[in-house]
Amino acid sequence: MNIDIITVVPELLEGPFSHSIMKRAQEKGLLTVQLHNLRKWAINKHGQVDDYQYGSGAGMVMMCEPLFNAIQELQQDKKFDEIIFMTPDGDLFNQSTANQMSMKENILIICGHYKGIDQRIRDAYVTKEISIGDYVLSGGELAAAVVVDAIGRLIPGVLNDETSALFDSFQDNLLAPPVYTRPADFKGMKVPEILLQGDPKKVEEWRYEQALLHTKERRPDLLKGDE
Ligand code: 6GU
Repeated sequence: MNIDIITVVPELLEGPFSHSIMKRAQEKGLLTVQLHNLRKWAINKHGQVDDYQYGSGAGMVMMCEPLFNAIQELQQDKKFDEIIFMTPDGDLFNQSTANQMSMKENILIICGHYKGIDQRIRDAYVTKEISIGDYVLSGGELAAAVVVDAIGRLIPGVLNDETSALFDSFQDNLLAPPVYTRPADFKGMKVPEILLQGDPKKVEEWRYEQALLHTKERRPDLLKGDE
């Protein structure tokens, strides 16, 4: 999978993909992430990519022309399956969207800054608008990092134990069950006996029960329409 990201602050995205699982995904050739500084397509030598909004109002808006030229140039190399705009008024991102996105080949992500981007770019090019939650970030970059991480780890071969993503929280609309490691007794706090007995069927049942219990307590909304 190839992910291209257009941003005015590429520095914000250099860290998240340079370590751990996202680094390994790229080393294995399963994922490429390319950052594109929008200033490369600035309208003048001052690096201008934004301007005041029509109709007055506080905050700058990212202009059509730099974004148009950036998209045009990147489209010469690839046909994008999705052009995603990161914005707090987008569709709420969840595991189901991550699953769908992980099956795409080429994705372009546009990170908004300031008041957002000129609506005409959204109308003409953007195929999907994503928000990562009901709060406002100062730009789309951190949200893009979240989305790329969630998608990237689902690409087949990225996780060591391929089955492990299947048991993530949310894959069945259930939160994950608790996990334990050694020692079996830590300052008097004990690991549930059933995990020590080594009966895989019982362990599986216990995990399912715990997941259900956990979900009922914390996120009953996930169970709606289930059962
Ligand atoms: Cl995608 N962008 C911004 N700026 N704020 C957000 C967001 C995105 N998702 C939640 N808050």
